[in-house]
Amino acid sequence: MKPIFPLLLIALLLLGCTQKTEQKSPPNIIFIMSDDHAYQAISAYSDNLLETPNIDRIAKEGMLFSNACVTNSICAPSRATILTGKHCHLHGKIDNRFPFDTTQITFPQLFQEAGYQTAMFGKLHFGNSPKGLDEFKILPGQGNYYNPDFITNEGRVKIDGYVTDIITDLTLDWMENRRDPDQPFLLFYLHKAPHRDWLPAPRHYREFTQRTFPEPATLFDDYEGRGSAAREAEMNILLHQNWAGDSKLRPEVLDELGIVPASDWDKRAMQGKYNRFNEEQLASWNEVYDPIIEDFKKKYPSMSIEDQMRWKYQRYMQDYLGCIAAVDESVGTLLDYLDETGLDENTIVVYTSDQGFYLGEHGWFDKRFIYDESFKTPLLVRWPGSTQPGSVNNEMVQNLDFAQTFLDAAGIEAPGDMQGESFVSLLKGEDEKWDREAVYYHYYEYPSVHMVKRHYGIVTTEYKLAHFYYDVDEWELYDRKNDPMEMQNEYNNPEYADVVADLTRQLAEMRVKYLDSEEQDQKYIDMYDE
Ligand code: SGN
Ligand code: CA
Repeated sequence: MKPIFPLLLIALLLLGCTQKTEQKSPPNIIFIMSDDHAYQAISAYSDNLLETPNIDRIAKEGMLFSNACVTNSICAPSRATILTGKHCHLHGKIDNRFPFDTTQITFPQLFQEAGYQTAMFGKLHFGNSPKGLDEFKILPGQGNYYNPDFITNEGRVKIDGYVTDIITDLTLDWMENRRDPDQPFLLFYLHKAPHRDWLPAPRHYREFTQRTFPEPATLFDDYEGRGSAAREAEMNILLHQNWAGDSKLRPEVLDELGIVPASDWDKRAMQGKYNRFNEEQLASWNEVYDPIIEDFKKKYPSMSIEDQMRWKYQRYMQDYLGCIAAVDESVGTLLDYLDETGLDENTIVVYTSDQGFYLGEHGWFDKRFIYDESFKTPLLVRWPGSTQPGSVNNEMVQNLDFAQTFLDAAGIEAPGDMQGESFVSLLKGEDEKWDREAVYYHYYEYPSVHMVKRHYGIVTTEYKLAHFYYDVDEWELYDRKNDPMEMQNEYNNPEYADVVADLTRQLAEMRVKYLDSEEQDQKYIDMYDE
């Protein structure tokens, strides 16, 4: 038998001798994470794109973090940081390519040892199976939107339907039927949506493809004022999104109109999607998307480059936001279930994304950069009895902090080599106990898809200093208060000389504190060359 919180039990008994107030049992934790969900697409943050009433409920009944951020804005590294509580250079999962080192201790293992029930459903993206989970059903790699395969404790299964709905069904099935109601649980509910290539559920096709979304002010950014990293990144909606694979034109239409594909596999990507649909799904798809293609065929010959960008941006938003509609509904289903079963009272519900995402700002999609839309991530937490409903917190909490926060909330000791900080104090409104002034960031996956150069940096509430290295040696400084859209690199502006000097020193100290170094940078460069 597993030990059931021996230390906690003694503590509670001792407390019971002196105090008559009712003690709660350890809280359940539900960690909901979607993939590439930009905070700009959650109405609790900004409501000019779509309404997300169910995700917003978590903020209404709990806390919204306005400055939550990641240590490395890319999928698998973020997940490894969340699970280990360490920066990438220590857990080793620096990019999406190399598999996760399973000798690393992940926090679900500690919860399991402490007697928690543990389960994970959805997208992990590690290249190997997670540890410390009583049950898991995860997508292989990126997974598929339609009729996806899942890797389970008992082998691989294919499940018919739409991925967001399936992950929700698996999660609810575990909560309802396969969990011991007398033991606390830690549950990972991990959506694939709204990851590229943005396939919504059939019930959302029509509504979203009929909508027109406001364009960001920087959609036609020319990257002047920034360095070579911004200019050379391959994340531009017009230049780098696939006409077929992303904008969903039929592959043969590209030939018909003489459109040069954005990449080699542009056409193949769309064919892969058609092959995956069953007959009924394909019919629903064609019914809505064929008229869009016909309309485009008529317009294309007279479209300017700007018109093409605008058209691609709208197609992108329609499908990306359409995916989020199903995610939001699924969160509503889960919250309703918690309410109906009374589980809501002692369950911490967290909603976040593995990183931020560009929704046309600077003309971009994707993430990777230390710049805000990619570096910041949504974070909403509901903890009845501990967190003040409707509260907003502006501190820079990081995905690095989740492990220690959850361990703290559950009364389980965190290993000394974890590098985050528990933000339980912030959740309880005790902000005076929090003294972080800056965070560290490090991105590695280069050369690779989207071609965002390697960089590390320091971010404070006022400034951001980043060093781009490997095939360049460029520094960038942004004044976050006066230039919130990060349009002007101030590194060489004499007016900022003191700020640069101060932040350069702080960044060097931070690299020492977190055990990062030039030797580590070189090690991860050499790994690519092998
Ligand atoms: C795929 C996507 C990229 C994306 C990476 C990583 N291309 O390669 O656009 O940056 O995944 O995303 S796609 O055409 O295959 O969708 S991550 O979220 O897993 O880091
Ligand atoms: Ca992601």
